[in-house]
Amino acid sequence: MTDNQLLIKICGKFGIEGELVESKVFTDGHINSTYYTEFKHDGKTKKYLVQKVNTHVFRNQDDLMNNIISVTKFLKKKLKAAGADYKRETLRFLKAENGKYFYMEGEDSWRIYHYIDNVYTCNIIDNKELFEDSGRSFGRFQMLLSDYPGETLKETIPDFHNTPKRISVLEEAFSEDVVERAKEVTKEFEFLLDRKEKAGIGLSLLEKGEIPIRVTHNDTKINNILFDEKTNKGICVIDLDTIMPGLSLYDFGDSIRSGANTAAEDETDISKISVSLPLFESYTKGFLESCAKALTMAEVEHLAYGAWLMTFESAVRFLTDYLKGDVYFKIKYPQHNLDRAGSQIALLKDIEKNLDKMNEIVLRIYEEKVSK
Ligand code: GN1
Ligand code: MG
Repeated sequence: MTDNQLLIKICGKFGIEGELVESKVFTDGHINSTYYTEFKHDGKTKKYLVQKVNTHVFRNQDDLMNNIISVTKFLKKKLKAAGADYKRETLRFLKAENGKYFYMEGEDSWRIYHYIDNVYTCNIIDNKELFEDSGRSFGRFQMLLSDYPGETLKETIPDFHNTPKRISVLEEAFSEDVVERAKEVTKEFEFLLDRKEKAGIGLSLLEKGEIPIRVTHNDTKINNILFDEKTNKGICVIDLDTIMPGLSLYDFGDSIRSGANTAAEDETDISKISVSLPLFESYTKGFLESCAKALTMAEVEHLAYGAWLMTFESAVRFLTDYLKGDVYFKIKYPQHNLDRAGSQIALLKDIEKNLDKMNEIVLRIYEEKVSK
């Protein structure tokens, strides 16, 4: 079966009629595979995103889609009540003929949602206004979900941001050394292990009751926002697979890791990698404008640490995957995960140099926003 024949078959299972007139692959995500499709039926064109979910990463499709459908319905209700354009501001999934929001074809799980027109995404951001608006969007997303019943959400990936556990998995992978790569990575491995204690701060604050658990997105990479082509405003947060109870520091932190970096996530020229303080400031402004009033002081004081933590955790995850033989993240060449780990370590070093300044920026902007 060709790709198009498969897409036609899958779309048929979701009741999509007509002729497939266009299809293309989206290459952005490291986990799922996404296809854009256009169908013509009765003279009308309809556009969909068809997604093959990575079932190695997401083990329970019922739990995964129950979370997503329930969260998107909750968002739709709020957006509708506020008079917002919910069709563009939240994802709308199609139900398959089996009554579920996914369809299994062999081992693969498929889902479909309506394509949102006239939007774009960014993998790298060097525009302060756009990045400030990204902060506003993720802050707003957090606010919209602030009264969502978190206890009803299933853990789609257990211990997703349990950084200490991620370090144990790295240590295991290093000692098992199944693909004999450990000797290549001793420098990176030791660098990360030296920071073990600092990596436990986030969860220990939670355990001590100093920061609250919230409903968080947990994958706030900058390419997970759709920007409107006309207004350049962030209109919709996507990639909802990891919405689970978590810390506000994760969502703030992962956007900084991915968006305030002056280079790509897998840049190999270390001299290009740094944390941009102007971009950091812009994001912080947008984020705190949306949610400063809902955050506790202890959370505010640890937002910059959240950027450190997410960068550290990403380096740990990429290095672990390299040691395990690239079983989790999609790669484009054999050393890709090692390059990603090296690049995140370079960013981490720069964040460490700038952490005091980053904390000052957060506190200054927080004072401004709460005094308004
Ligand atoms: C993955 O699928 P994507 O590319 O949006 C990963 C994130 C990582 C990110 C690193 C479910 O996100 O946790 O931070 O790659 N998603 C999952 O680029 O593991
Ligand atoms: Mg994504």
